[in-house]
Amino acid sequence: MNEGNDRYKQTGLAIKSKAGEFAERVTRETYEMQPELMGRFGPNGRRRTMEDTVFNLNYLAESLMIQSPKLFASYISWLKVLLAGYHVSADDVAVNLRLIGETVREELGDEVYQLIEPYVELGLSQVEGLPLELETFLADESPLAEEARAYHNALLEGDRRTASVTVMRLVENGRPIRDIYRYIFQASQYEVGRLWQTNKINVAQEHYCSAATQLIMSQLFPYIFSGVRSGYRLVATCIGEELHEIGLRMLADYFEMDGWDTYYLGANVPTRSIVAEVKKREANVLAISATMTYHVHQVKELIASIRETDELGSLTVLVGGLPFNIDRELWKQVGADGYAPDADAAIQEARRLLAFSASSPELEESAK
Ligand code: B12
Repeated sequence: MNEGNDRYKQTGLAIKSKAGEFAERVTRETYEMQPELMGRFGPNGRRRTMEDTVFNLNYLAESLMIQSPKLFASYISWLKVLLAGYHVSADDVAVNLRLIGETVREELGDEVYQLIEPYVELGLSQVEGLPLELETFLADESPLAEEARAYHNALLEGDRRTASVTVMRLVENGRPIRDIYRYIFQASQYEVGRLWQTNKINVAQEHYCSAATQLIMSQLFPYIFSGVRSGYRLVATCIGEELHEIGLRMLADYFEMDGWDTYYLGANVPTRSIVAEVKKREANVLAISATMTYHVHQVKELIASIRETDELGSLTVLVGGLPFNIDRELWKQVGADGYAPDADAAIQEARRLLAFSASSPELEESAK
């Protein structure tokens, strides 16, 4: 690792390890500066400020460690919308960011502050600039818009039977499974996220929609196996404690429909088991998914372990998920071979990368 990278990593680690202490100081100073907050939010408000500040510091630390100001900026614009639903204003977020900056300067010194300053400034520009409203993911002009809305509304009403019937009807009418995944499941899930973020639905509804979507996806299981097999093999895993697994499952199913043999591991798999599985399955491609920014460093560590394993020299590693969609250069930082924004594009990217490597079964065959 070069010296520049190391400074960012060390600073990130220092902020992470002191997040609790720093958050206490920021919370105390916030309430000293704005005693009226006690009246606005009551005693719980102080606890929430503390928790949110720890979260903010962790995002700052993680963004620093992977040197992605974009990720921190995107987080702040997300936070601004989220907190507006709880009557926390953009100005309150700005005060918090400034106090975080000052705390880091005083506790860790000017040199460290210089590293984080661009992140704090970019964060502040998000607080001031962006609108509070988020556009719907179920717009009229999207393909299958009517069915997607019917599906989504049924789930919000707790009626997964109607949601399932909506999908099965499309299947019976010959609509490709890929379209259903993309325009119904993915769009509906993104909309669920938007509604949760803007405080229009609660966590229980979010969980219900996700569980029902997973159930309905599994009803499509018999349809995803195509007749023609390509000979390629994919292992797909979430990173560490990442709980968002639907995107990866969707990706694995797309590869299966494209004729690949896929091994979907889901969430919470230790590194050594992933490495063992990749070897055992003689995978051509390993797909790693991360949704939460604070898991990205683990993606980097997993890829480093893969690169250190001699037998995996020709393995192609693809990464994806929300942080990689926000910062389109991030895949390079974690040492992956490629990235794609969605399941469709992932297949194209995997095929493109394999065409350049010796691990293509078609190429191996023709070389014999
Ligand atoms: C469902 C959900 C959950 C469920 C997950 C259940 C499950 N079994 O998967 C639960 C309740 C566990 C959850 C928890 C949390 N969540 Co959540 N969640 C969501 C939600 C609503 C949908 C996720 C989803 O299913 N997406 C649909 C799939 C199809 O899309 P996708 O994941 O983007 O995948 C596609 C691409 O990204 C890409 N891709 C994905 N992986 C890979 C890998 C490779 C190799 C490639 C090439 C491509 C690729 O291809 C996929 C298919 O096209 C999102 C909203 C959103 N916008 O995604 C929030 C969201 C991700 N969650 C969020 C948050 C904050 C959390 C929590 C911290 C708090 C909470 N809401 O409870 C925790 C953190 C948990 C953790 N430790 O991981 C925020 C993140 C905000 C941010 N800026 O970081 C979001 C964006 C909600 C929001 N709008 O505020 N969540």
